[in-house]
Amino acid sequence: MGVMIDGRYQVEEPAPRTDAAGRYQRARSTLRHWITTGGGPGPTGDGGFVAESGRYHLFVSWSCPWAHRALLARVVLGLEDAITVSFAEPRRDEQGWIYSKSGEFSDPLLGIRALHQVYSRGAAAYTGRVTVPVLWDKKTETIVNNESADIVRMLCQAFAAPGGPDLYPAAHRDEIDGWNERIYANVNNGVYRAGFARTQEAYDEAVAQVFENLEAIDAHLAARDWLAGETFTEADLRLFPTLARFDVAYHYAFKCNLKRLTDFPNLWPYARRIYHMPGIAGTVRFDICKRGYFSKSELRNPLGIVPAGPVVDWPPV
Ligand SMILES: N[C@@H](CCC(=O)N[C@@H](CS)C(=O)NCC(=O)O)C(=O)O
Repeated sequence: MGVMIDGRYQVEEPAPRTDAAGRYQRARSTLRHWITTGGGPGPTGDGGFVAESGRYHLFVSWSCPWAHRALLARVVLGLEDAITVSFAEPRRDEQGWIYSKSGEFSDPLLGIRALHQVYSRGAAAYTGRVTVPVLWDKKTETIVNNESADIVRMLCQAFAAPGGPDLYPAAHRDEIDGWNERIYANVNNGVYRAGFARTQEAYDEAVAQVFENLEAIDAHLAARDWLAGETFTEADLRLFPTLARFDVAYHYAFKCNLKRLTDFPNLWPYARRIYHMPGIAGTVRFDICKRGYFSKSELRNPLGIVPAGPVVDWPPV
């Protein structure tokens, strides 16, 4: 793996992402333009990106929970025909996320062999990590945005069909924002803070936060179907990728093992309810998620051996 420096890919291990106490620190995404209905600028970045069917493309990986958010928004909003996708290979090498020449892990749009080529082509002076998801504009050959939270929000707002699902309903925005913040810090990124911790203290702190929050969410779901309001919203969408990876990956690979997802009386049926919504199961590749999290890592899995279990069964509720 490497990093981009001034628009050029360097094959070198990026600087450690931990603070002095061994706590994992996630880098901020910096490519932040927005697609809008009229092409005006969004909350950050430049304007010029009008919501048009067929104009945009997503670069994702099946294993990445952040990329999963974008795939979920695409299917829930019915944008499969409007937004095309390239799926990276399950394994990464020193080129980072890579694509094969043909088949399901190739890139039919640009024919690239590594994601860093998208960054050098569409973000000329970019310095930073080469991450998925990337939202690409075919018309201007530019990266619109590489932050999954923005991508979900802009798809909801710019592509929402009249009468279609509203993932960010006006009546529940404060509640959704509150859940998003809490779930990002303690659950979505919490599992990474546990798995990437470099000291016992950093791990203890992170794993406690993960389970305190999962318990609280489980209790909240005892009396209701969704996190905010009466419908599936962005908050549910953003929790789901972590739940989908919990037992196959985080429980063992990231040592988040006080409980399994299947041990929670309300979270487990909630996760299965989402999984069985139209199109969602097609966004989950448990096998590839597991391979991704158990890929070779000097710190976490030096031999790269992928465990056989657990067997995954997500029956309808
Ligand atoms: N802030 C980004 C984070 C994305 C991210 O960290 N993606 C990981 C995969 S799960 C990645 O591509 N990592 C490659 C790297 O950091 O070099 C988002 O939410 O979109």
